[in-house]
Amino acid sequence: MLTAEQKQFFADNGYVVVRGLLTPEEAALYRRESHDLAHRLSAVREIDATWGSADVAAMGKKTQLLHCHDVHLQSAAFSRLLLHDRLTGVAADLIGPNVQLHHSKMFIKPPEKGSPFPMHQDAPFFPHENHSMIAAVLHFDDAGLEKGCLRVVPGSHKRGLMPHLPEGSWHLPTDEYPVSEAMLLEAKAGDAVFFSYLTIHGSGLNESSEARTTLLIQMRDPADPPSYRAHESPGQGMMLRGLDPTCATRPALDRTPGGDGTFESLGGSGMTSVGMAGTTAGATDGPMAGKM
Ligand SMILES: O=C(O)CCC(=O)C(=O)O
Repeated sequence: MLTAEQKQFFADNGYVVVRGLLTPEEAALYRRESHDLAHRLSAVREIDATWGSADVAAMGKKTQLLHCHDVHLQSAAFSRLLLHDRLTGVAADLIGPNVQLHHSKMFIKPPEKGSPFPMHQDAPFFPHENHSMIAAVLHFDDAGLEKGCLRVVPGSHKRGLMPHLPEGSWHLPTDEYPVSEAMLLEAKAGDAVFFSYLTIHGSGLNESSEARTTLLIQMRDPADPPSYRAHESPGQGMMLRGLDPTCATRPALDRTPGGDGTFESLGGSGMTSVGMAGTTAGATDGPMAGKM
């Protein structure tokens, strides 16, 4: 699925952009699914997930980020997307042959006021021993500079796990890592960006007249164990490609209400009333603290 050059680019830079991973028709279908889902959810609860630390990049503007964690629980269309052959094929080229789901999350940055993400690594939220974790961001509409597209610091995955500030969700100091100085990854509907959970990334404010709609899918090698139990969510462990050679040894989740390993005690699944709304609500030990 990836060329040798693309694999080398990922190894050197910690990210790779795959153009046209989804067809225009698929992107349009999932854009509709995402907006319909946001509509259904907003009718019953608050789904804004703006990070408390986003205000610097938002330049004090009141912004909004519509969000749903674990979309595969909300619609079968999303479950099918997680198993999409081109998606899992690229993931397998980067971390394979086996690819396991960690979690999924939809983001809609509404027009004119779509929240930015301060620069950060994903690793502090759910560290793993072998750092196999990657994110795929699937774009369901065009995302250019004005829409607050993704930005990365190329090669930053080689710096290892960096200290993050905890306030308003884990992020790097905004004066040292301004969003505006990171490399823009402008995308068209159907494009996908894959990046390591060690790659420093973030995104800007959506100031355009159109929503920016994405799905982020976090995936790992099933043989890469979490450094500690954090950010466990429903559906985690589902095999997206290949097999799990460790299934016999991985500890089962404790489903006792309030017990270790329950969704509530581990910071929520996005399905609860507090959800994952960019706060520290429900977070337990470690820097999980409401990771979106
Ligand atoms: O979707 C974006 O703009 C960035 C998302 C992100 O950085 C994250 O969820 O960790």
